[in-house]
Amino acid sequence: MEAHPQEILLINPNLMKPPVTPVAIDFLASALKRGGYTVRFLDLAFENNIDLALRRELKRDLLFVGVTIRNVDDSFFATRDFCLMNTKRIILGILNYTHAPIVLGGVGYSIFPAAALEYCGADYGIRGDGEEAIVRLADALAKNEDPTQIPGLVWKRGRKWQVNDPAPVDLSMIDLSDRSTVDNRWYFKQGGMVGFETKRGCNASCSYCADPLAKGAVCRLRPPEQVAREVFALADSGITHFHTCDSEFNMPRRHAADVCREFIHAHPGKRIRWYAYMTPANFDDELASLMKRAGCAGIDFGADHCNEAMLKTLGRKHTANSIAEAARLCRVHKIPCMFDLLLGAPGETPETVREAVEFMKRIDPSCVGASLGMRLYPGTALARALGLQNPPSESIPPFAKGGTGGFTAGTAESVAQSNLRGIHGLSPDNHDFLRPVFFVSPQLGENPESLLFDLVKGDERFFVASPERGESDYNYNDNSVLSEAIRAGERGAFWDILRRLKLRSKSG
Ligand code: B12
Repeated sequence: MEAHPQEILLINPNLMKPPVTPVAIDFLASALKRGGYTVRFLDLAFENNIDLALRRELKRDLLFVGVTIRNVDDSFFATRDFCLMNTKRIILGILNYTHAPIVLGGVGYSIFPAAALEYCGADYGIRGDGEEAIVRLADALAKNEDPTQIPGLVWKRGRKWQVNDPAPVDLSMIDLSDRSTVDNRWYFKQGGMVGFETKRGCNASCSYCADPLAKGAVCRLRPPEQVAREVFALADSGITHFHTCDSEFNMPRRHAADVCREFIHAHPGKRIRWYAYMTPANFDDELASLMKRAGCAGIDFGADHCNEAMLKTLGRKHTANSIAEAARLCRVHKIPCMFDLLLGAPGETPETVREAVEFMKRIDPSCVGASLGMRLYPGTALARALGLQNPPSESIPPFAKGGTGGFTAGTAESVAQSNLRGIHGLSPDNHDFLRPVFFVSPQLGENPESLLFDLVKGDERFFVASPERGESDYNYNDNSVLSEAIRAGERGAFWDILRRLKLRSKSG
């Protein structure tokens, strides 16, 4: 039997600036090393000449090449950047220099496991958690064994992609604290912060969200002491600012409090500053106080809306009162906060947009991100509510709430009708919604962006996305204002850096 090489090359193809830590690479590399494999990492975020870098790294014999796909697109209606196209170019470049199988994985990838694999022309994919599946795949490839039973594996039988049901990793049984493969200090210098994960999966039922599709609908918790060990080891290397990579840090609330206690008690006197994504529910005086003492420097709340009917459409469980209370608690505890609005869902009218904008002005958070347009993902409740069905031809088993097969776009006539119904980007050759497809309530009229701009009326606290990418732009996809600020020494969450820049330019 032919002996296979034991070396694996992992590649990060994410070229967006400011750069964001590919946390997955550290986790996958340590799992593979524990499994006895030699791992090299090519971070294309560092490279000026992609082709040269690929040629340099792909010279040796490899068992396989693993590519992490974090973003399929930038999820911004104003720009609709389909960044998977760049990743595909990179994969074509890889094919120039190696015959080793190419394996895809990542959060963005896992939303579209079959469609993204087909589009990129790779050999295998892993949907969902990668730590166990990637080692099993390496074992199978090294021993010439059949890999097709590996949980989460995406593979081709004949002309049809098969997507195995993922088996989420038990995070209490695996130590992910080794963060030594990625140059996290470079990410800190160029990106102003470094990511860390305290849990995986989300059991909320937000109608539009892809997280349960990519991560599973069961929330799995990491032992707080392990998270603290990891974060403080990174801090020892000179990194001072961090960002959670959970769906929602305070779901469940008790685990968030335990992580904070661990940060406070296990490492007294050591100063770190971190930011979290959170839901406005599950937040109270005790948690705010613990977070502040544990070094929390800011919270980004997914408020979405304040109107009761809109919150229901969006599948959110919190109320306008809990949003207002979260803003109050942040003021009391002096924690800067951003509230994200998600405008344009079915039922949105100029009146409900006005209500949301006026409400935010009243409760006065540090800043507000006003996003317009809902990215539609396969298998979500929102897509189903809009009458978009998964085609029966896709044999993708359910992970979380329903399969992630493509949608049926139908005939040219039905596509034209769907545009009238507020769906943008649907076309017969985008039947799986891989390229950006958005919904914007047709009740917002011909020019919903200017409606929103008029309502915000230059209020400095608001960030509103626009294709022109001005000062108030909080699209982090190639945001030169942010990159320059970080180069000049700013640190922290992107929204907080932009907020501080605005405050400074106002006062100076
Ligand atoms: C935290 C976060 C941010 C933070 C990052 C902070 C930081 N310093 O880390 C901030 C706010 C900056 C941010 C920005 C953006 N984000 Co963001 N972000 C996230 C979030 C919550 C976590 C990502 C993460 O690091 N996860 C932790 C790692 C460990 O998980 P993972 O990558 O999935 O890896 C696991 C598996 O997928 C698998 N795996 C991964 N790679 C590979 C490779 C192989 C070969 C294999 C086998 C397996 C495998 O194994 C890993 C371990 O199990 C995700 C949603 C989520 N819940 O994951 C969104 C998410 C990735 N972001 C998203 C987007 C759109 C963006 C922006 C483009 C938004 C914008 N327009 O500004 C930017 C992009 C910035 C950039 N430069 O890339 C989308 C992407 C969706 C899409 N359509 O592609 C997501 C999915 C959110 C969403 N549901 O919409 N983000």
